[in-house]
Amino acid sequence: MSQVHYELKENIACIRLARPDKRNALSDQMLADLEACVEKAEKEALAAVIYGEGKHFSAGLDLAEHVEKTAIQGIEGSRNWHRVFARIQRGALPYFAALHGAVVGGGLELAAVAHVRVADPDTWFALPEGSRGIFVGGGGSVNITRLMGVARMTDLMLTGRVLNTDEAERYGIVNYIAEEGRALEKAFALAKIAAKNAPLSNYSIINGLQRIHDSGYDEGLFFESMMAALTQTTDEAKERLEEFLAKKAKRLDIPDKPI
Ligand code: 1HE
Repeated sequence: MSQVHYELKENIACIRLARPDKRNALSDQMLADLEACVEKAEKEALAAVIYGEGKHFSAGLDLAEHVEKTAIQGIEGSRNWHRVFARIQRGALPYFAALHGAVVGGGLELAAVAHVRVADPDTWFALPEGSRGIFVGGGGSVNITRLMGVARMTDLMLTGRVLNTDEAERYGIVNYIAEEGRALEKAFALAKIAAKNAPLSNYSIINGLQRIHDSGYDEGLFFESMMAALTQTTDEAKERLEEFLAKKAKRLDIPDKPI
């Protein structure tokens, strides 16, 4: 039976880590099942939500599978995580992670490749790799540091300390703290909003922003102009712009009071 459950709800792919008895510890099989879900989502969904079944989002790498590996098997395993996670992070769909309970080690690496993270107030985060005698291998040294910075990640890895949701928000790992027990609902609502965007805009946001940020100033601006021209000259953009000019488009919600 698959360790990751897939369901399409109103054009949103709902991807659930479904190994609660092992706290959604990410086994090789689970990674393969996750990849199959990502592939399915790309064929039929416009956005995706990823979440965990049971008490926790994910306890990270399945440690039971990693006692006997050789160094080369370890490298290959890590590269496989990178490959699967890249399909989420630099694919075609925006991913919204709904977090609760433990988001630990590889679980945090997975959450970090989603495009937006929503957390229940009970969520906690840790990188206990140091105490387990290992290192991050699911892209965390690149992706988690981009969210929280190298200094904070170094602290988390050296001390194994646990971050609560408020700290995680301050650190930039969490975009939204949901009301108690409602992270999934909130993540789904956000995914529905993103699913209404032009797919090419979403694709450019997902694939363009980080690359632009990683490139030099002049290259970044040039890349931006290319993306702007590419999106603006599609029929979909023309239709959407004309709709706005004809006053038929949904207007931005203007807050009643100054924020
Ligand atoms: C596991 C794993 C796992 C639970 N691999 N089997 N991750 C960690 O160092 C975190 C390890 N896990 C924990 O600290 C705790 O399980 C939790 C705090 C997350 C949850 O506690 P709790 O009390 O709800 O569950 P539990 O009783 O500890 O675990 C239930 C079962 O799940 C138990 O198996 P059982 O057969 O005895 O019932 C646990 O052994 C099993 N389990 N977590 C394997 N991680 C790409 S590199 C990334 C590197 C990392 O991710 S390092 C961090 C690893």
